[in-house]
Amino acid sequence: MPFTLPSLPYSFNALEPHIDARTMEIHHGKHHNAYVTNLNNAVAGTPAESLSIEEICKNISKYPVAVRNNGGGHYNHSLFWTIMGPNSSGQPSGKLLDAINAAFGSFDEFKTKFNAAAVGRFGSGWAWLIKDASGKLVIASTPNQDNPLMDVAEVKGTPVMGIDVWEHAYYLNYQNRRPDYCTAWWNVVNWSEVEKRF
Ligand code: MN3
Repeated sequence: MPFTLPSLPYSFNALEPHIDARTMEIHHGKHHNAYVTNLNNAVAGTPAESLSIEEICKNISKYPVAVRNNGGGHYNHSLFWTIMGPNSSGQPSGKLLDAINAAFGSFDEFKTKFNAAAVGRFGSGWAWLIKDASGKLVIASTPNQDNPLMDVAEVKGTPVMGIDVWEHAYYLNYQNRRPDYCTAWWNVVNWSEVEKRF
């Protein structure tokens, strides 16, 4: 099996009260695990078996929809777990903060625009902060399990951070209140990891 479920780098309850332990347990152990299993089944016996998930995403239009959905799911969630964590510093620093200020005016302005992309995504999907081909920071949003690495993405770039706005990411705690989840999510961002990715 070429793809494996990465272990969560903290305990299920580490993100409470913002994201509850039961949601984390189901999200990681059931949802992400299913993407990994289904991706492995979808690439079995094909040349994609020997490729990285990033390489697959970059040429996703050449693959069956099962690879797009489950490969995207695997990439997106693998990133998502690492850019969250307990004891968030609350805001970025250094070069990332400078780049955010340059691109969006201020950190508050960036948060407002990022939340608008997350709340405004109809149905299931993700909102992203990406670095585009010219190195500029851009906010984007993708449907389903698509991501900005994919050749089919409307706005392409390398994901620096992203928020999962599928209902399975927040429904137990927030029900229909996606905006409340998006607001609370800033309390669990692992800025040192986001700065590393940037
Ligand atoms: Mn999810």
